[in-house]
Amino acid sequence: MRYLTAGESHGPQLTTILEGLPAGMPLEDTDINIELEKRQKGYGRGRRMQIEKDTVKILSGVRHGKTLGSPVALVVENNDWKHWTNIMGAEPLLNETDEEMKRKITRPRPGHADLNGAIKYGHRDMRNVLERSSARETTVRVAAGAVAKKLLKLVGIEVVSHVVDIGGVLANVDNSISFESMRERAENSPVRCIDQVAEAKMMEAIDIAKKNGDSIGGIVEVIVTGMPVGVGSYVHYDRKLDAKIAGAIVSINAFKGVEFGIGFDAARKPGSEVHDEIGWDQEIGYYRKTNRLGGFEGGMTTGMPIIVRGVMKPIPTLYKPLMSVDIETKEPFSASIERSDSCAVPAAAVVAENVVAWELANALTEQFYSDRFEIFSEEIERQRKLAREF
Ligand code: EPS
Repeated sequence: MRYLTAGESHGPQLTTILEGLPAGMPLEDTDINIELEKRQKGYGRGRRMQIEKDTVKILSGVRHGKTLGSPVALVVENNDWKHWTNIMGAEPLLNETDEEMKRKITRPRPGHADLNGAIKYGHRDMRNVLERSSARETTVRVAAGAVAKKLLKLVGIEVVSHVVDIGGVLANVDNSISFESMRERAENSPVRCIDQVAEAKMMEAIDIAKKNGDSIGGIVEVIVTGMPVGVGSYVHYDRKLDAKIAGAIVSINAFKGVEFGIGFDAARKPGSEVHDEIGWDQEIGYYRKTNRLGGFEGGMTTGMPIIVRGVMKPIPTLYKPLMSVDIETKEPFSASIERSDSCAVPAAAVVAENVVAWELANALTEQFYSDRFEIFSEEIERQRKLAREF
């Protein structure tokens, strides 16, 4: 499967075209809207989220509630576009000197794509970079991921995300909590945190950052249950599924790192405390007694839950701007202020959940027959049976 996204933050709409979905898979706009709504939430979001009410239009590839096997085109319109039609319009400017129409940006924000993007494409107006590098684009990445999540759910694979750290406030995660109550608590928390004590402190940390005109980052965790054993590859570097997931996580705006299972802690522990012992049970077949490797060995799924975490840096658009240099005058300046969120970690957890879902669905459709959804799900069931009886 593959998809491409298009759209500027204040343009008319965001668009994605998905290719490679099995035919005959049930799909409705509500499947996607649920995820879009989740992405818009979160304590610390800015005013833009009050303007938008992200909902999807399915424009192709689905008929009477089922996929056709043809490309699925999805569109999310930007409500804010009506305020930006002149500034962001596709038509040539009638009056080249109308500075108001251009809302030109010549002061790159440290930590953003502004300066590198401007040098790369030769844009003297860095709005041309900002509009596309904006995390607004994650709206349609989530739409694509929501379709993947639907596919996974139909074959018994569940994906959940929660926030484990905001600005140094760590969640105390109770590992005995069921997958369902973890999902419920995350959905009901303003910061997607399942620890209520940490939740309050995280909100406090966001308030302080906001008051100071600053921003804070954090760590999100995605957990996947139900993946069959042996998805991915130990044979080819470019088919290792953990590598693809790592790439997807780091591709989310502002993400700087990724880890699986005990992750970077593995560097500080002996092998006997890192690897997971293998057990066997008549009912379920092989399993691991622990899951410190987070569901992967040799680039393939072990059948244990996938546990992946990503770290998000604080959003670089600050109301208390850092020093920068104006590209016209070369004079030092405070970087431009664009409307921004003080913390978007809860929303980013939803993005992470959905980009991981896409990689999993992609790997499954690559590995198993995927023209017809019915046969695809039978094949996955067969793989589970083969693993159990091995
Ligand atoms: C948005 C994410 C942020 C918001 C954006 C909407 O993007 P960025 O990476 O540019 O900071 O700032 O909203 C605006 C650009 C705005 O006009 O407020 C999102 O997740 O939808």
